[in-house]
Amino acid sequence: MAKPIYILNGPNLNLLGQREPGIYGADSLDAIRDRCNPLGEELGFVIDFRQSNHEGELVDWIQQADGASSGVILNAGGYTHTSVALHDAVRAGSVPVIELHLSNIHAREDFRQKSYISPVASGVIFGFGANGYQLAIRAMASLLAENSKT
Ligand code: CA2
Repeated sequence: MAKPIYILNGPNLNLLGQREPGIYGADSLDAIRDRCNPLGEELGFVIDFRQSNHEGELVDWIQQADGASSGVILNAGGYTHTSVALHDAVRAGSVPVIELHLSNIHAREDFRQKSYISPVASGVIFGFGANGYQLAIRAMASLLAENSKT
């Protein structure tokens, strides 16, 4: 049995569906999670879906993922643009990490143009709204299948 895919969500993503639907869509994070679980199952993975508003907790989970997970899909929220600690945690691990954003961060404010995660991620998916979670799960499954051949 494959180890779970962690889907880690950072600060304020618990507010999805309540405000700013024009940018982030109308789905709640629970609704997004409920669509991730069956897709994971279809592709042979358990999805371990989490959200935290705390940088250190996200660091702990990324460290834990190394060994306990097959790979990590990380929407680090606002910490994407600020966190050397998350960069270091991703860099220290050996499982693949896919960076994910609902919005097209490069079509937004200047402060969102910088990602501390991208340089240490296996790949980045952004701008597809909630569907990005499905795309990221499929991308992770195919990355893991490729890696298992080598
Ligand atoms: O587009 C994304 O997924 C982001 O990671 C979302 C973050 C933002 O800081 C990143 O630049 C891009 C924001 C998380 C959600 O924030 C909300 C704020 C108010 C209402 C609903 C969500």
